[in-house]
This record gives sequence, C-alpha cells and structure tokens, in this order.
Amino acid sequence: MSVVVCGEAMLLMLAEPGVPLERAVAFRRSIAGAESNVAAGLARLGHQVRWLGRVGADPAGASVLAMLRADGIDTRHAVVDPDAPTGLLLRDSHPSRAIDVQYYRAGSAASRLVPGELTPEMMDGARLVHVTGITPMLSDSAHLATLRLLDLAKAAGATISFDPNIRLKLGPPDRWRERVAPLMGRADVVFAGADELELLQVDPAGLPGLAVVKHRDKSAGCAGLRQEAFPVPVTDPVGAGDAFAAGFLSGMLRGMPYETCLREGAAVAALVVQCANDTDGLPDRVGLDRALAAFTAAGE
Ligand code: KDG
Repeated sequence: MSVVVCGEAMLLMLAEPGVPLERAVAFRRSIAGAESNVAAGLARLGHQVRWLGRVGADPAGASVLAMLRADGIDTRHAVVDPDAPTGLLLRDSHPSRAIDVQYYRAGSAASRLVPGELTPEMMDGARLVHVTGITPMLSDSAHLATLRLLDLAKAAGATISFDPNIRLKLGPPDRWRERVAPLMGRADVVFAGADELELLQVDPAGLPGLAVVKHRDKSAGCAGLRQEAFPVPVTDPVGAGDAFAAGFLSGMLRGMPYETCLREGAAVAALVVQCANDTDGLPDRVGLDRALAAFTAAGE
C-alpha cells in the first residue's frame, strides 16, 4: 500500500446544481470528506491507497464504503460502529455564490476514533500518509488519534502530508490554532491556503517541511515556484484543494520535480471544479495527461 489516509468520510447529499439548499427538491447521493477525496484522487491516478476511518452500521456507512471501494481504495481496516451514525453532509453547489454546507456529524461514528484503534500494521508499505486538520477537530479522542497516527507514520518512515482544511463550523479560530497549528510542524509537506496560514498564525517559511501555499488569486507555489490556476469554467469549487493535493502528491510519489507536481495539482483541480460534486472530475492517468496536453497546447 503506498498511501494511507485517515479521516471522516460522510454521505453527501448534493442539491441539484444552482438551486439553494432550502429550495432544492432533487439531491444526488455521493461522498464527502477531505481525506477520502485525496484518496480517490490518488487511487484514480493509479496509486494504491488505504482509507482508515469509521462509519456507522447504517445504509449511509455501507454506501460510503461502497463508493470508496468502487475507486479501488482498501477499506479493510475501516471500523463499522453499531452505536453511532455515519456523518452526513448536505450542500448545494454554485459557481460563484457562497455554498451552503450543513453538517450532521456531531457524535458521528468517525468522531469516536480513538488512538488504540490505530495500529502499526495499518502503515504496512506506506510511503505517504495524508492527514488533515479536520480529524483533530472532530473530538478529543480523534485529536489524540491524530497524534498517534503521526507517530505511526513517522515510525513507518512514511512521508507525512498535512492540510489544515480549516472549517470554522468545527470550532473557533483559537481552537484551530491550539490543535492544528502544532501538527503542521510534524509534516514533511503542508498544503495550506494563505488565509489559513494567517488564521493559524503560521509562517510557512518557519515550517520544517515543504510548504505548498495556495494563494488568494488561485495560484499555488512552493520552493520559489509558482503555478497559476488553469482558466476553466467553474461549476462547483468544493474539493479543489483536495484535488490539488492529490495531483501534487501523485507527482511526488512518482519522483517528479516540484514544478511538475504543481502543474499536475493545478490540472487535477481544474478538472474537478468543472463538475458538481467533490470527486466526479477526478481524472485517471490518461485523463490527466490529456488535460495537461490541452493546457500546454493552449499556452497555459
Ligand atoms: O474538502 C472538501 C470538503 O469540504 C468536503 O468533502 C467535506 O471534508 C469535508 C468537510 O469536513 O467539510
């Protein structure tokens, strides 16, 4: 297994495109979760990926696991909790207006993650472990489990990738600063928006690992390099950051230079924002190469 991710994957009920959540009649069932989005992105690009996390013993949980497995993601270590529900996310989608995201995840099975559930064998073969700031914000036990995961990843010699993924619905800024900012110092690669770095009061230049910064103008940069976002029509911006991380990390896993990693990250993000839903636009290798060739031909 080359990649391990751990986090909450939720059942997503996505309102028909453009219609405000409170008015929507038709909803599409799908999957949400920053870590599972990165998992799906990497799996479609041909990497072997394992997902660690918890779902409820309910139809939503069965559906989430089936969607992960449909992408070839290894879910053998997933825990099915008979005493808590699978998290649910309801949202609408729109290219420009703010997206209405409603969580039904308090007390979810995923939030009951405990350190003792994470074992060294879950890291077998892991070259990369991807973690986000969402998990430590789910509960105190999930915070401790995140610390344990980082220890296990380090002991396994895996590269640790971290994205704070700030969601203020999960807690106020001071709690993010207290719980999430210190974890960034334990990562080999950090993906963060400029606004997130500001909120966390983290100077990317002071991080020990590689800081990949997503700027407000939608460009991204690291190690003195800068990649503009590819100009594509946006249908739904949610999931762009995860898509970018998946594209970048795929390049890293293949030993590509950072310039290529940034370009592939931007291309995967450009494909994802053209589709409603976090994961529909995630390409396979052929789709990504085709998109890269088209962007190059267009002089991008
Ligand atoms: O990164 C996209 C996510 O916002 C979405 O899939 C859900 O992980 C999620 C969250 O907690 O908001």
